[in-house]
Amino acid sequence: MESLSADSIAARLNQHPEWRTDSGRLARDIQFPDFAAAWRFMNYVADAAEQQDHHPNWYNVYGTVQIRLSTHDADGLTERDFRLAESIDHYLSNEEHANLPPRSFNG
Ligand code: H2B
Repeated sequence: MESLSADSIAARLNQHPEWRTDSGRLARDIQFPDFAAAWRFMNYVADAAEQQDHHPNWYNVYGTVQIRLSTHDADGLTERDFRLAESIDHYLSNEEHANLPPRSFNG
């Protein structure tokens, strides 16, 4: 799959204001009330990832989950990343969470 152009990524990010780019990846950092809530979220994302055959890079500490999406095969961002981001947003629209300010992790 072709990676998206910078203009196209900027246009899509306007539609997904909770996301940003970090080192060329789609990034969102979330705080859940506790580890159990973070793990439920990760289970949901794991199922979506398997269905979409598209998998996140992420880092979890207790209730915090940092997510980085990119398409390894395309060495960039593609529609697949935004599709998984939409699944994540859909879950979060119904679950208690807070958005964390930008942080980085190497993953
Ligand atoms: N996930 C992500 N994020 N990028 C990929 O390029 C990718 C993937 N490729 N999940 C898929 C699986 C590929 O490795 C398998 C063989 O279809």
